[in-house]
Amino acid sequence: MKKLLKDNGYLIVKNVLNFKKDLKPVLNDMEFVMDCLIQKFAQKKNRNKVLNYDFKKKYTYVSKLNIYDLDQYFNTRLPRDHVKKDSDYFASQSLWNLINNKKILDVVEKILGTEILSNPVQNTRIKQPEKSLPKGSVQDGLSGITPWHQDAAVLTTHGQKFSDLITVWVPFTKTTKKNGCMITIKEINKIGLLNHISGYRGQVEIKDSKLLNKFKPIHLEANVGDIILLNKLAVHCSLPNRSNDFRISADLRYNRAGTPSGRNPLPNFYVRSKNKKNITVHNYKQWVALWEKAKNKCIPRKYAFKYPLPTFKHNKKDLINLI
Ligand SMILES: O=C(O)CCC(=O)C(=O)O
Ligand SMILES: [Fe+2]
Repeated sequence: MKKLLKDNGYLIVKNVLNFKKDLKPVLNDMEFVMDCLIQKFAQKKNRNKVLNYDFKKKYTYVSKLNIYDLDQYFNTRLPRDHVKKDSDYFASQSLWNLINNKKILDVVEKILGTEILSNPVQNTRIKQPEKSLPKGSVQDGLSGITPWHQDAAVLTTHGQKFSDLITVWVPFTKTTKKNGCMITIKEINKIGLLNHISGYRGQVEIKDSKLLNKFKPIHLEANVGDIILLNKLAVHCSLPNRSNDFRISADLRYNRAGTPSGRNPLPNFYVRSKNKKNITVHNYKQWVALWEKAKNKCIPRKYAFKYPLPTFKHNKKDLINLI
């Protein structure tokens, strides 16, 4: 498993999670957040009607309410910039359970070994059908397409070099070519970290990424219950959601103890260790407290994390010079 991931850059592990037990609770919590937003932002006369909508209809309604930075309410981490005392984020009990899910950690242990930290580079993504997205957000990584990148590029320079990190991508809906699965290119991770630039809306994007179109893509399709592992140098992006349904996912990350998170001062704590004493965060409330503590550190500097872009000032690591 470890070798496959190292060689190819990705690995799909089938039937790891149980929808009802492991995944549905996160969807329930997302729906709870929607209900709160409806209470707060919907016109009074519509509230009761909308609260009775199903998940999909409710989210479609909420996304049309023009709520500032809507994705942030459903995202697991602090906002990148403008961190404020009341910045909200999706740190739910169900997500804490997922991060600590034994079946996920058993897989991660096969790659990183027994000493594992939860890494704060995490997202939850609700990807609506492209046709119902508000104009201008089609390219937004959380709700639209994600541009070509390597996950190492979103870490600090220290993290890029030294973090032994993997991504665990968890689908809550069957994920296909049609509804916007990720795509990758086999073995291209072997050329190391590429130069990235700041794309539309400040996301991280491989420089001259159009050149990647000439390679044969691997579609990372997955069923509910499967998980997809990516190593930090896997070159990947995601397609638009051309279906009529939602594509919902979480991307969790873990790093090997002793290597940096690449996102100080955000929470980076043991979730598994041979020496139980290393595990100091035992419950959901302690976890939220860690995020709040990190938030207070971020408020004076106004950002939670920054991308070191361009990744390299020289052009030796430009894709065009390597393929
Ligand atoms: O879900 C997506 O569209 C992209 C996810 C991604 O880039 C990641 O998990 O590293
Ligand atoms: Fe990624």
